[in-house]
Amino acid sequence: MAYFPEVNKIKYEGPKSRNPLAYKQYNPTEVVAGKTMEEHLRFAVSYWHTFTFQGTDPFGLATMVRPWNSLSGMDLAKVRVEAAFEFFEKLDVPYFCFHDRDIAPEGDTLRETNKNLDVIVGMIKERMAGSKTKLLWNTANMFSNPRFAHGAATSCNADVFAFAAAQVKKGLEVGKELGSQNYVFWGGREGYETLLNTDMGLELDNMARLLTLAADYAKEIGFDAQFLIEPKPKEPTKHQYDFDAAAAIAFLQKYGLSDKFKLNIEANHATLAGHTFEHELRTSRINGMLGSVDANQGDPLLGWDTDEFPTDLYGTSLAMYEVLKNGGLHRGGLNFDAKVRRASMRPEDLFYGHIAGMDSFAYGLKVAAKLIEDNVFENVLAERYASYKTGVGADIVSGKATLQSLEEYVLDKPDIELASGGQERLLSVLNQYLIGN
Ligand code: XLS
Ligand code: NI
Ligand code: NI
Repeated sequence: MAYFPEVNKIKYEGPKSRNPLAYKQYNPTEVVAGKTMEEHLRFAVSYWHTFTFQGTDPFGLATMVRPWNSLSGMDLAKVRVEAAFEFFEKLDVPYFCFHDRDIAPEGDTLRETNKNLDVIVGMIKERMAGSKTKLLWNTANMFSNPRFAHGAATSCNADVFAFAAAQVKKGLEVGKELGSQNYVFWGGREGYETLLNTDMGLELDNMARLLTLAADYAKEIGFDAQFLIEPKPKEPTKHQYDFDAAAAIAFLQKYGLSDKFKLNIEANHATLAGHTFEHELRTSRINGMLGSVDANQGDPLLGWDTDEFPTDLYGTSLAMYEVLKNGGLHRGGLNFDAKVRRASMRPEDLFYGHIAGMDSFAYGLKVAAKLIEDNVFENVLAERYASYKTGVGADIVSGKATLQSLEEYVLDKPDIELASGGQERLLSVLNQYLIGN
Protein backbone atom coordinates (compact mmCIF):
# COMPACT_ATOMS: atom_id res chain seq x y z
CA MET A 1 0.00 0.00 0.00
CA ALA A 2 1.21 3.53 -0.72
CA TYR A 3 0.90 6.17 1.99
CA PHE A 4 1.83 9.05 -0.29
CA PRO A 5 0.11 7.98 -3.54
CA GLU A 6 -0.07 11.57 -4.82
CA VAL A 7 3.75 11.81 -5.01
CA ASN A 8 6.13 9.90 -7.27
CA LYS A 9 9.89 9.62 -6.86
CA ILE A 10 11.41 13.12 -6.73
CA LYS A 11 13.92 13.65 -9.51
CA TYR A 12 16.43 16.32 -10.40
CA GLU A 13 15.02 18.44 -13.21
CA GLY A 14 17.41 21.41 -13.02
CA PRO A 15 16.97 25.13 -12.28
CA LYS A 16 14.54 25.74 -15.17
CA SER A 17 11.99 23.19 -13.97
CA ARG A 18 8.65 24.52 -12.71
CA ASN A 19 7.60 21.19 -11.27
CA PRO A 20 7.16 21.72 -7.51
CA LEU A 21 7.84 18.01 -6.91
CA ALA A 22 11.33 18.04 -8.47
CA TYR A 23 14.80 19.06 -7.35
CA LYS A 24 16.10 22.20 -9.04
CA GLN A 25 19.55 22.30 -7.42
CA TYR A 26 20.07 18.98 -5.66
CA ASN A 27 21.49 16.58 -8.19
CA PRO A 28 22.79 13.69 -6.04
CA THR A 29 25.30 12.39 -8.58
CA GLU A 30 26.72 15.77 -9.64
CA VAL A 31 30.33 16.22 -8.57
CA VAL A 32 31.21 19.44 -6.73
CA ALA A 33 34.68 19.99 -5.25
CA GLY A 34 35.70 16.37 -5.75
CA LYS A 35 32.66 14.59 -4.29
CA THR A 36 29.08 13.98 -5.32
CA MET A 37 26.40 16.19 -3.81
CA GLU A 38 24.99 13.17 -2.05
CA GLU A 39 28.36 12.49 -0.40
CA HIS A 40 28.83 16.11 0.65
CA LEU A 41 25.37 16.77 1.97
CA ARG A 42 24.43 13.48 3.63
CA PHE A 43 20.80 14.54 4.08
CA ALA A 44 18.70 12.96 6.81
CA VAL A 45 14.94 13.03 7.45
CA SER A 46 13.99 13.50 11.09
CA TYR A 47 11.39 10.99 12.15
CA TRP A 48 9.79 13.19 14.81
CA HIS A 49 8.92 16.23 12.70
CA THR A 50 7.98 14.22 9.65
CA PHE A 51 6.05 11.24 10.98
CA THR A 52 4.99 12.05 14.54
CA PHE A 53 4.40 15.82 14.60
CA GLN A 54 0.66 16.39 14.52
CA GLY A 55 0.53 20.15 14.29
CA THR A 56 -0.30 20.91 17.91
CA ASP A 57 0.91 24.14 19.48
CA PRO A 58 0.38 25.57 22.99
CA PHE A 59 -2.96 27.02 21.81
CA GLY A 60 -4.27 24.48 19.38
CA LEU A 61 -4.93 20.86 18.61
CA ALA A 62 -3.57 18.62 15.87
CA THR A 63 -4.00 19.82 12.29
CA MET A 64 -1.97 17.37 10.22
CA VAL A 65 -3.82 15.26 7.67
CA ARG A 66 -2.01 11.93 7.72
CA PRO A 67 -2.98 8.50 6.43
CA TRP A 68 -2.27 7.00 9.87
CA ASN A 69 -4.46 9.40 11.87
CA SER A 70 -7.05 6.77 12.85
CA LEU A 71 -4.44 4.44 14.38
CA SER A 72 -2.82 4.33 17.80
CA GLY A 73 -0.29 2.37 19.85
CA MET A 74 1.79 -0.28 18.12
CA ASP A 75 -0.44 -0.31 15.01
CA LEU A 76 0.39 3.34 14.50
CA ALA A 77 4.10 2.75 15.11
CA LYS A 78 4.18 -0.03 12.51
CA VAL A 79 2.38 1.96 9.83
CA ARG A 80 4.73 4.88 10.40
CA VAL A 81 7.71 2.65 9.59
CA GLU A 82 6.12 1.63 6.30
CA ALA A 83 5.25 5.22 5.46
CA ALA A 84 8.72 6.41 6.48
CA PHE A 85 10.54 4.08 4.10
CA GLU A 86 8.20 4.99 1.27
CA PHE A 87 8.96 8.66 2.02
CA PHE A 88 12.75 8.07 2.14
CA GLU A 89 12.66 6.23 -1.16
CA LYS A 90 10.55 8.87 -2.87
CA LEU A 91 12.88 11.63 -1.68
CA ASP A 92 15.94 9.45 -2.32
CA VAL A 93 17.61 10.50 0.97
CA PRO A 94 20.61 8.59 2.28
CA TYR A 95 19.82 8.94 6.04
CA PHE A 96 17.20 9.33 8.74
CA CYS A 97 17.25 10.04 12.51
CA PHE A 98 14.98 9.27 15.43
CA HIS A 99 14.40 9.45 19.18
CA ASP A 100 13.51 6.14 20.83
CA ARG A 101 10.00 7.42 21.64
CA ASP A 102 9.32 8.61 18.09
CA ILE A 103 9.35 5.10 16.76
CA ALA A 104 7.54 3.11 19.48
CA PRO A 105 5.11 3.93 22.29
CA GLU A 106 6.00 3.66 25.98
CA GLY A 107 4.55 0.85 28.09
CA ASP A 108 3.92 0.83 31.84
CA THR A 109 7.48 -0.19 32.67
CA LEU A 110 10.78 0.26 30.90
CA ARG A 111 10.76 -3.49 30.24
CA GLU A 112 7.47 -3.17 28.33
CA THR A 113 8.69 -0.05 26.55
CA ASN A 114 11.85 -1.84 25.45
CA LYS A 115 9.74 -4.71 24.15
CA ASN A 116 7.76 -2.31 21.97
CA LEU A 117 11.00 -0.76 20.81
CA ASP A 118 12.46 -4.15 19.88
CA VAL A 119 9.50 -4.95 17.64
CA ILE A 120 9.80 -1.67 15.73
CA VAL A 121 13.60 -1.79 15.57
CA GLY A 122 13.26 -5.27 14.05
CA MET A 123 10.90 -3.87 11.43
CA ILE A 124 13.19 -0.92 10.70
CA LYS A 125 16.16 -3.25 10.34
CA GLU A 126 14.27 -5.32 7.83
CA ARG A 127 13.22 -2.27 5.83
CA MET A 128 16.76 -0.86 5.94
CA ALA A 129 18.10 -4.07 4.42
CA GLY A 130 16.06 -3.38 1.29
CA SER A 131 16.70 0.36 1.15
CA LYS A 132 19.59 2.73 0.58
CA THR A 133 18.58 4.85 3.58
CA LYS A 134 20.78 4.38 6.64
CA LEU A 135 20.63 5.70 10.16
CA LEU A 136 22.54 8.96 10.67
CA TRP A 137 21.82 9.05 14.40
CA ASN A 138 19.53 7.94 17.12
CA THR A 139 18.95 9.46 20.52
CA ALA A 140 16.94 8.99 23.70
CA ASN A 141 13.97 11.23 24.38
CA MET A 142 14.66 12.19 28.00
CA PHE A 143 12.43 15.25 28.04
CA SER A 144 8.79 14.39 27.18
CA ASN A 145 7.85 12.04 29.98
CA PRO A 146 6.80 13.79 33.25
CA ARG A 147 9.54 11.89 35.12
CA PHE A 148 12.06 14.24 33.50
CA ALA A 149 10.47 17.43 34.88
CA HIS A 150 13.61 18.13 36.98
CA GLY A 151 16.01 16.90 34.31
CA ALA A 152 17.37 13.50 33.25
CA ALA A 153 21.07 13.09 34.11
CA THR A 154 20.78 16.40 36.00
CA SER A 155 17.63 15.49 37.91
CA CYS A 156 17.70 16.00 41.69
CA ASN A 157 16.24 12.49 41.93
CA ALA A 158 18.72 9.61 41.60
CA ASP A 159 16.00 7.20 40.41
CA VAL A 160 15.52 9.46 37.40
CA PHE A 161 19.27 9.39 36.72
CA ALA A 162 19.06 5.58 36.82
CA PHE A 163 16.12 5.62 34.42
CA ALA A 164 17.94 7.92 32.02
CA ALA A 165 21.01 5.69 32.17
CA ALA A 166 18.92 2.61 31.37
CA GLN A 167 17.28 4.44 28.47
CA VAL A 168 20.67 5.47 27.07
CA LYS A 169 21.94 1.89 27.45
CA LYS A 170 19.06 0.65 25.34
CA GLY A 171 19.59 3.49 22.87
CA LEU A 172 23.19 2.44 22.36
CA GLU A 173 22.13 -1.15 21.79
CA VAL A 174 19.53 -0.01 19.25
CA GLY A 175 22.12 2.20 17.54
CA LYS A 176 24.45 -0.74 17.24
CA GLU A 177 21.70 -3.01 15.94
CA LEU A 178 20.84 -0.52 13.19
CA GLY A 179 24.43 0.46 12.37
CA SER A 180 23.92 4.09 13.36
CA GLN A 181 26.69 6.48 12.28
CA ASN A 182 26.29 8.72 15.34
CA TYR A 183 24.60 8.88 18.71
CA VAL A 184 23.18 12.23 19.90
CA PHE A 185 22.63 13.79 23.32
CA TRP A 186 20.39 16.82 23.38
CA GLY A 187 19.75 17.99 26.95
CA GLY A 188 16.43 19.77 26.70
CA ARG A 189 15.77 19.30 30.41
CA GLU A 190 19.43 19.39 31.48
CA GLY A 191 19.51 22.81 33.06
CA TYR A 192 17.57 24.78 35.63
CA GLU A 193 14.62 27.08 36.17
CA THR A 194 15.86 28.72 39.39
CA LEU A 195 19.21 28.64 41.16
CA LEU A 196 17.33 28.79 44.48
CA ASN A 197 16.81 25.02 44.38
CA THR A 198 19.71 23.97 42.15
CA ASP A 199 23.03 22.34 42.99
CA MET A 200 24.65 23.34 39.73
CA GLY A 201 27.99 21.70 40.55
CA LEU A 202 26.46 18.30 41.26
CA GLU A 203 24.17 18.51 38.24
CA LEU A 204 27.05 19.21 35.87
CA ASP A 205 29.16 16.43 37.41
CA ASN A 206 26.23 14.04 36.98
CA MET A 207 25.70 15.05 33.38
CA ALA A 208 29.34 14.21 32.71
CA ARG A 209 28.93 10.95 34.63
CA LEU A 210 26.14 9.78 32.32
CA LEU A 211 28.12 10.72 29.20
CA THR A 212 31.16 8.87 30.52
CA LEU A 213 29.08 5.78 31.31
CA ALA A 214 27.60 5.94 27.80
CA ALA A 215 30.98 6.22 26.10
CA ASP A 216 32.30 3.30 28.18
CA TYR A 217 29.29 1.12 27.41
CA ALA A 218 29.46 1.86 23.68
CA LYS A 219 33.05 0.70 23.73
CA GLU A 220 32.13 -2.42 25.71
CA ILE A 221 29.48 -3.50 23.19
CA GLY A 222 31.52 -2.47 20.14
CA PHE A 223 29.22 0.35 19.01
CA ASP A 224 31.65 2.68 17.26
CA ALA A 225 29.34 5.60 16.47
CA GLN A 226 30.52 9.20 16.73
CA PHE A 227 29.02 10.68 19.93
CA LEU A 228 27.47 14.13 19.58
CA ILE A 229 26.23 16.81 21.95
CA GLU A 230 23.65 19.21 20.56
CA PRO A 231 23.91 22.63 22.22
CA LYS A 232 20.83 24.77 22.84
CA PRO A 233 20.61 27.70 25.26
CA LYS A 234 16.98 27.42 26.38
CA GLU A 235 13.57 25.92 25.61
CA PRO A 236 12.11 23.93 27.17
CA THR A 237 14.31 24.70 30.20
CA LYS A 238 15.05 28.34 31.05
CA HIS A 239 18.79 27.80 31.18
CA GLN A 240 20.31 24.76 29.51
CA TYR A 241 23.84 23.69 30.43
CA ASP A 242 24.90 22.96 26.82
CA PHE A 243 24.20 26.63 26.09
CA ASP A 244 26.23 26.95 22.89
CA ALA A 245 29.23 25.41 21.16
CA ALA A 246 31.74 27.23 23.37
CA ALA A 247 30.01 26.13 26.59
CA ALA A 248 29.66 22.53 25.38
CA ILE A 249 33.31 22.36 24.34
CA ALA A 250 34.48 23.77 27.69
CA PHE A 251 32.28 21.23 29.48
CA LEU A 252 33.65 18.32 27.45
CA GLN A 253 37.22 19.50 28.02
CA LYS A 254 36.71 19.89 31.78
CA TYR A 255 35.46 16.33 32.11
CA GLY A 256 37.99 14.74 29.77
CA LEU A 257 35.34 13.91 27.16
CA SER A 258 36.50 16.03 24.24
CA ASP A 259 38.13 13.16 22.39
CA LYS A 260 34.95 11.06 22.63
CA PHE A 261 32.38 13.66 21.61
CA LYS A 262 31.81 16.18 18.86
CA LEU A 263 28.98 18.67 18.40
CA ASN A 264 25.75 18.57 16.48
CA ILE A 265 25.09 22.18 15.54
CA GLU A 266 21.54 23.33 14.92
CA ALA A 267 20.92 26.61 13.09
CA ASN A 268 17.92 27.66 15.15
CA HIS A 269 19.74 26.86 18.42
CA ALA A 270 22.59 29.11 17.31
CA THR A 271 20.25 32.04 16.78
CA LEU A 272 18.48 31.34 20.10
CA ALA A 273 21.90 31.65 21.76
CA GLY A 274 22.41 35.04 20.11
CA HIS A 275 24.88 33.72 17.54
CA THR A 276 24.75 33.15 13.84
CA PHE A 277 24.64 29.59 12.50
CA GLU A 278 28.07 30.10 10.96
CA HIS A 279 29.48 31.34 14.28
CA GLU A 280 28.54 28.05 15.95
CA LEU A 281 29.90 26.04 13.03
CA ARG A 282 33.14 28.03 13.04
CA THR A 283 33.58 27.69 16.82
CA SER A 284 33.15 23.93 16.50
CA ARG A 285 35.36 23.67 13.44
CA ILE A 286 38.39 25.54 14.78
CA ASN A 287 38.27 23.34 17.86
CA GLY A 288 38.07 20.14 15.82
CA MET A 289 34.58 19.53 17.21
CA LEU A 290 32.25 19.89 14.22
CA GLY A 291 30.44 16.58 14.00
CA SER A 292 27.03 17.01 12.41
CA VAL A 293 24.35 19.58 11.64
CA ASP A 294 20.65 19.97 12.37
CA ALA A 295 19.76 21.90 9.25
CA ASN A 296 16.83 24.21 9.89
CA GLN A 297 16.24 27.90 10.39
CA GLY A 298 14.50 30.14 12.90
CA ASP A 299 12.32 33.16 12.36
CA PRO A 300 14.09 36.39 13.32
CA LEU A 301 10.77 37.78 14.56
CA LEU A 302 10.07 34.89 16.92
CA GLY A 303 12.11 34.05 19.99
CA TRP A 304 11.79 30.30 20.01
CA ASP A 305 12.86 27.17 18.14
CA THR A 306 10.52 27.34 15.14
CA ASP A 307 12.45 24.56 13.34
CA GLU A 308 11.61 25.77 9.83
CA PHE A 309 12.93 24.15 6.71
CA PRO A 310 16.09 26.00 5.68
CA THR A 311 15.49 28.23 2.64
CA ASP A 312 17.82 31.16 3.36
CA LEU A 313 20.50 30.78 0.69
CA TYR A 314 22.78 33.21 2.47
CA GLY A 315 22.72 30.98 5.54
CA THR A 316 23.13 27.71 3.67
CA SER A 317 26.07 29.13 1.68
CA LEU A 318 27.96 30.31 4.75
CA ALA A 319 27.16 27.04 6.53
CA MET A 320 28.45 24.95 3.62
CA TYR A 321 31.57 27.11 3.56
CA GLU A 322 32.29 25.98 7.14
CA VAL A 323 31.47 22.37 6.27
CA LEU A 324 33.84 22.38 3.29
CA LYS A 325 36.60 24.05 5.31
CA ASN A 326 36.06 21.27 7.86
CA GLY A 327 36.92 18.74 5.18
CA GLY A 328 33.27 17.63 5.19
CA LEU A 329 31.06 16.22 7.91
CA HIS A 330 32.70 12.78 7.94
CA ARG A 331 30.27 10.54 9.87
CA GLY A 332 27.86 13.42 10.40
CA GLY A 333 25.32 14.81 7.98
CA LEU A 334 22.64 17.43 7.43
CA ASN A 335 19.60 16.36 9.37
CA PHE A 336 16.40 18.30 8.73
CA ASP A 337 15.39 18.99 12.29
CA ALA A 338 12.61 20.94 10.62
CA LYS A 339 8.85 20.79 10.48
CA VAL A 340 6.21 22.09 8.16
CA ARG A 341 4.12 24.94 9.55
CA ARG A 342 0.96 24.02 11.42
CA ALA A 343 -1.19 25.27 8.55
CA SER A 344 0.79 23.25 5.96
CA MET A 345 -1.23 20.20 6.84
CA ARG A 346 -1.35 18.21 3.60
CA PRO A 347 1.00 15.21 3.17
CA GLU A 348 2.54 16.81 0.03
CA ASP A 349 3.80 19.65 2.23
CA LEU A 350 6.26 17.20 3.80
CA PHE A 351 7.79 16.75 0.36
CA TYR A 352 7.81 20.46 -0.44
CA GLY A 353 9.59 21.18 2.84
CA HIS A 354 12.34 18.65 2.20
CA ILE A 355 12.75 19.65 -1.44
CA ALA A 356 13.12 23.31 -0.38
CA GLY A 357 15.72 22.39 2.25
CA MET A 358 17.70 20.07 0.00
CA ASP A 359 17.76 22.52 -2.90
CA SER A 360 18.81 25.34 -0.57
CA PHE A 361 21.76 23.38 0.82
CA ALA A 362 22.74 22.13 -2.63
CA TYR A 363 22.83 25.73 -3.81
CA GLY A 364 24.82 26.71 -0.73
CA LEU A 365 27.28 23.92 -1.46
CA LYS A 366 27.86 25.21 -4.99
CA VAL A 367 28.33 28.80 -3.80
CA ALA A 368 30.73 27.74 -1.04
CA ALA A 369 32.75 25.51 -3.37
CA LYS A 370 33.17 28.38 -5.82
CA LEU A 371 34.18 30.81 -3.06
CA ILE A 372 36.84 28.37 -1.90
CA GLU A 373 38.00 27.56 -5.41
CA ASP A 374 38.58 31.28 -5.99
CA ASN A 375 40.21 31.70 -2.55
CA VAL A 376 37.94 34.68 -1.93
CA PHE A 377 38.07 34.76 1.87
CA GLU A 378 41.42 32.97 2.07
CA ASN A 379 42.99 35.89 0.20
CA VAL A 380 41.22 38.38 2.44
CA LEU A 381 42.58 36.67 5.55
CA ALA A 382 46.09 36.32 4.15
CA GLU A 383 46.22 40.04 3.51
CA ARG A 384 44.46 41.12 6.68
CA TYR A 385 46.75 39.11 8.97
CA ALA A 386 49.93 39.53 6.93
CA SER A 387 51.60 41.45 9.77
CA TYR A 388 51.91 38.17 11.69
CA LYS A 389 54.05 36.61 8.96
CA THR A 390 57.15 38.77 9.39
CA GLY A 391 58.89 40.98 11.90
CA VAL A 392 57.24 41.57 15.25
CA GLY A 393 54.12 39.60 14.26
CA ALA A 394 56.18 36.51 13.46
CA ASP A 395 57.90 36.89 16.84
CA ILE A 396 54.49 37.03 18.60
CA VAL A 397 53.25 33.93 16.83
CA SER A 398 56.43 31.92 17.38
CA GLY A 399 56.54 32.83 21.07
CA LYS A 400 59.82 34.66 20.73
CA ALA A 401 58.37 38.04 21.73
CA THR A 402 58.33 39.15 25.38
CA LEU A 403 56.60 42.11 26.99
CA GLN A 404 59.98 43.86 27.06
CA SER A 405 60.74 43.24 23.40
CA LEU A 406 57.25 44.42 22.42
CA GLU A 407 57.58 47.53 24.57
CA GLU A 408 60.89 48.31 22.95
CA TYR A 409 59.31 47.88 19.53
CA VAL A 410 56.45 50.36 20.09
CA LEU A 411 57.93 52.81 22.57
CA ASP A 412 59.08 55.37 20.01
CA LYS A 413 56.82 54.32 17.16
CA PRO A 414 54.57 57.03 15.76
CA ASP A 415 50.86 56.22 15.11
CA ILE A 416 49.98 52.83 13.68
CA GLU A 417 48.21 52.99 10.34
CA LEU A 418 45.29 50.58 10.00
CA ALA A 419 43.85 49.02 6.84
CA SER A 420 40.08 49.01 6.25
CA GLY A 421 38.06 45.95 7.27
CA GLY A 422 36.26 46.29 3.93
CA GLN A 423 33.05 44.65 5.13
CA GLU A 424 30.77 46.33 2.59
CA ARG A 425 33.06 45.37 -0.27
CA LEU A 426 33.11 41.77 0.95
CA LEU A 427 29.33 41.61 1.25
CA SER A 428 29.06 42.73 -2.38
CA VAL A 429 31.51 40.05 -3.42
CA LEU A 430 29.52 37.45 -1.50
CA ASN A 431 26.34 38.60 -3.22
CA GLN A 432 28.00 38.22 -6.59
CA TYR A 433 28.74 34.58 -5.79
CA LEU A 434 25.22 34.06 -4.45
CA ILE A 435 23.60 35.28 -7.63
CA GLY A 436 25.97 33.28 -9.79
CA ASN A 437 28.40 36.15 -10.60
C1 XLS B 1 15.16 20.31 20.07
C2 XLS B 1 16.25 19.53 19.51
C3 XLS B 1 15.94 18.07 19.27
C4 XLS B 1 17.21 17.32 19.01
C5 XLS B 1 17.12 15.85 19.22
O1 XLS B 1 15.20 21.53 20.08
O2 XLS B 1 16.67 20.15 18.33
O3 XLS B 1 15.02 17.91 18.25
O4 XLS B 1 17.69 17.55 17.73
O5 XLS B 1 16.70 15.53 20.49
NI1 NI C 1 15.87 22.27 18.00
NI1 NI D 1 17.94 19.40 16.89
